[in-house]
Amino acid sequence: MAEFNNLKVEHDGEICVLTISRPGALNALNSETLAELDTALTEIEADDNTKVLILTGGPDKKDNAFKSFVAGADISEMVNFTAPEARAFGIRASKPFFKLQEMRQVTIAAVNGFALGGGCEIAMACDIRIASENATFGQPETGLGIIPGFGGTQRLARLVGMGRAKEMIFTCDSIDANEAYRIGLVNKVVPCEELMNTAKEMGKKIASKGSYAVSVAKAAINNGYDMDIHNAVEMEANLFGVTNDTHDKKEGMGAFLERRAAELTDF
Ligand code: CO8
Repeated sequence: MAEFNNLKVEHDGEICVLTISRPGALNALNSETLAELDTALTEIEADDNTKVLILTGGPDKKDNAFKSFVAGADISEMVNFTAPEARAFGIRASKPFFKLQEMRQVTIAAVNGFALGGGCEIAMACDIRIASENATFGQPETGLGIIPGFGGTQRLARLVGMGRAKEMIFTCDSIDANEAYRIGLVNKVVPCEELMNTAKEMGKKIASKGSYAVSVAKAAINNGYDMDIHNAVEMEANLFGVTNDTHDKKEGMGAFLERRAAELTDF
């Protein structure tokens, strides 16, 4: 694994925990961090031993407390951007964001504090979001004279519906973890001290299933989301066919019929 200035990569069995760590800037995303994320995600996707990726934020420098997941894109870097520079910055971010969305591993955002602007957007690029009780979500960009540019105008509406997305983006109002749960922005809310264990427990459960089948299911859900239902179900039938030609299918169904535990190994 490459060396990073702003990321920490830790492995716990089949789970990889990727921590964004800029302790002096509430883990804000600057160009260097985005480039490091892209490199780290490429390496993690190639790792056959990693089945689930958990993305989280590192502690604050003041008191070492977990205060922020990611407080947005780095405003001190963006302040002098010209229009072409800003566009290039957005496109640079879209590479690692799409990797989180499309990589064969399941990605879980463990949101432990501020998830504002680009922080809310990177959490939304993950497959699943688990929030600690101190998490805050918001898209404050229009208050800064810009719009969400890391996919926020697109992914937020897809996750919570157009009305709520427009309200959050037009008013810049932040919402707490329970409200985020109520509107479907997060899957679960847990006490701060239980966040990482909860994410790992869910990760272990997912890793215990057929990992190849999970990755194909992820692709089917992602690919079908914006298709019309007839093409989407046809695409699903094709992928369903692919999963029937695997070791795991023979083993999984064989084990069920023989009343024994299955040993699923495809990935
Ligand atoms: N960028 C850079 N530095 C930041 C950021 C940020 N987004 N957020 C916090 N920091 C820094 C602060 O400047 C401060 O640094 P220093 O100690 O050197 O002064 C340090 O982190 C601690 O922050 P605060 O002292 O402000 O901490 P508070 O607890 O008082 O407040 C808040 C916490 C409420 C989170 C506050 O820091 C805040 O409002 N931050 C900005 C949040 C925000 O507006 N985020 C959205 C940014 S825009 C964005 O994400 C656009 C994404 C799309 C870009 C697309 C481009 C194409």
